[in-house]
Amino acid sequence: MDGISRRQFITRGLAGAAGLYVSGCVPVQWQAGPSGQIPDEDGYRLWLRYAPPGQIVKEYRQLVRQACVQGRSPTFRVIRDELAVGLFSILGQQIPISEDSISDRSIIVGTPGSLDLIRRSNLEDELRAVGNEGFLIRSIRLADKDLTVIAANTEIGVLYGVFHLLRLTQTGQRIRSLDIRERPALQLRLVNHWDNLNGTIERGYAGRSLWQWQELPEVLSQRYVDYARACASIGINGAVINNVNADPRILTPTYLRKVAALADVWRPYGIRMYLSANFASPVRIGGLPVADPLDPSVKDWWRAKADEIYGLIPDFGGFLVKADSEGQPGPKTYGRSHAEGANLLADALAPHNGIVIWRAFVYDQDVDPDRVKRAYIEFTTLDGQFRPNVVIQVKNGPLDFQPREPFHPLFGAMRQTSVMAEIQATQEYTGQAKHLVYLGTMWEEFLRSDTYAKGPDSTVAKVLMGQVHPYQLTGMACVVNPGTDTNWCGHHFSQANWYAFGRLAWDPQIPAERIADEWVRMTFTNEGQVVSTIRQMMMDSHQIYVNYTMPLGLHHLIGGDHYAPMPWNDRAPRPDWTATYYHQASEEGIGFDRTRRGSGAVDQYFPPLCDIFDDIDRCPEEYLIWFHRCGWDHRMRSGRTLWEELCARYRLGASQAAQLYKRWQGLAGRLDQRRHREVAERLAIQAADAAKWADQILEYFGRFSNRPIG
Ligand code: BDP
Repeated sequence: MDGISRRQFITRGLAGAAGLYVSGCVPVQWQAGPSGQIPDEDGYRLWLRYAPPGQIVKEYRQLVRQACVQGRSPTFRVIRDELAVGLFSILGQQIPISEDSISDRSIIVGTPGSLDLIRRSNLEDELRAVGNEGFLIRSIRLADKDLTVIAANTEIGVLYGVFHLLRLTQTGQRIRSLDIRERPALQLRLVNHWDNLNGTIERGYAGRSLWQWQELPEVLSQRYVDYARACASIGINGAVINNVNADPRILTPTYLRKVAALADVWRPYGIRMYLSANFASPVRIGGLPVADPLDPSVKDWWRAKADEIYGLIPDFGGFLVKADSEGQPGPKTYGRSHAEGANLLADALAPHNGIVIWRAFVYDQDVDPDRVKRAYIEFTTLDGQFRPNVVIQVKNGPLDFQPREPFHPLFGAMRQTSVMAEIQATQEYTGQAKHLVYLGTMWEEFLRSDTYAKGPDSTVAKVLMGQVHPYQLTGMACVVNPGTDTNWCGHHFSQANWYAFGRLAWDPQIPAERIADEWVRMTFTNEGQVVSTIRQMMMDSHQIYVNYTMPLGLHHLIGGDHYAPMPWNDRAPRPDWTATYYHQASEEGIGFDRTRRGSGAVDQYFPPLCDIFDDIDRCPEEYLIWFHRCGWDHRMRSGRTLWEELCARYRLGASQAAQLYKRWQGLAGRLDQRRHREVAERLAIQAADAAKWADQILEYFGRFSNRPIG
């Protein structure tokens, strides 16, 4: 990775034009090789390849002759460079970017403060409706000129608008009569990196951490810029850059200076810096005897630490905290509650408008024998006790990023405390960087789940948007997957999960299929048939993965590094880390009884869901053994017994995985060879693993069912 010194960076950045700000995005002239072969690509450009989308380019050339970008701030420089590079690559011709002259067929870009035309046009009223980060894109005719106006209240809004227009052209959509008004549905659209200070990544499958702590703050890798650009292009507006299992040293002056240098690089892209904080920091790096949240010296320590951080990073976002979970320190050590712990940090950050993101991933064994019930019990009891600048970050399901879980019952249950969602793009439990698993569909299923918190249509998406309970803070976070691998995410298709997160955080109601379609067009090709084949592979992939790993509500069949399912895993430091605790297979049957006769977890959901989940005849079969303990001969809706159905699902999954490989092979010659081969190699692994896992799991459960394996 090329590094350049901080001074060079600033000088070159200020030099503008094709300076460093977008130099990761070098203009490309797209043409086939001499034999008509599609040139190889390494995946580094992600979805920002700016390849011409086909015949429609002729129309674009008619419509776009020039662009006008006023404003000289770093963000406007980014905007100008992105437009210049994007349009050049897509249109195959240079588009002059002026600062003042507005000629016919121009793209006009700016804010009311930066551009007269926007002030004079009638856009100001409408602009008020798009807030600080939204934008308008409008085709207008003014003084005999056909113009495409991208307007926003802030320069970051403008940047999002520019990326939006570039997305439209990359995906081959018409731009003749545009009338677009966009505004992000959620305030906090945050990536969470589980990166350690020694360069490793917890649950990372794509190389080492992007952050070069040894070199920072002096040397700033070009990759920091390219990363910020990728994030901004999909509306991500903040990054927590260190592991939730937080090394306290991140808050020492040495590291804070490094963090501040990264924050400086990302500021023009609207990416705010957040840090995971270790609750015991006052003891571990501050030399205090305790970290008790009610102790005045501890309060002073955090207040001083917050002041120090804001001195270096004036727009610092806040802290993410994993407390009293999996060995991490927390307020419980001092007999204090999660609310007391969170409020301690919230009070320190409040004078600077910072926030505390407190994770609900806690499962204290003393709270309840059923692990999935614990967080709900702890947090609902504390509802109303958190400061307004605290938001509780809740994983999509009540267990832990399993291939399929019902939604977490905390969504909709917290009335007076803001709640945001945490999802995981790094495929810890979904094939890591080896299996093609598009998670857009899984997240869509989650976001569309109806919580019934305030009657029907209280979907998780609406809860997150603050439409069910009026939340002060709204948001979604994603544990993301980039590392130092050239293609960022290890598997080319894992990029789609980073992409889908950004799009869903911008608008949780965008269909997963549309997101997949956009991504394929931008990342691989705009050729219709190829697009539909790849898109369908993606759309099918999550259910396929569920089929050959944990169908019908099975969950946590894990051990080892969480890659291969291990239903036989019965030994771990705690019972709820084994697989047998969850599936409880015996000669009688299989499943965890969470009905009212069992753990009662069903009653953490609002009616009518609790009754539906409780009733074996109405419970969706996808969650059957999550909520019910069933006999092997339980009759399924297909007419098969449960055992026969399990066998059928596993076999189906294995054959579908083999089919994925074949479907991909059918695209040979229609994509660049390199990426085609690299994906094929992984699909071969996936097909082999799926067959092996299906065999092994059925063989294992067959020992209990005593029935022939179908
Ligand atoms: C689990 C991961 C572990 C994380 C934990 C968390 O295996 O590495 O630290 O989640 O979210 O799924 O805190």
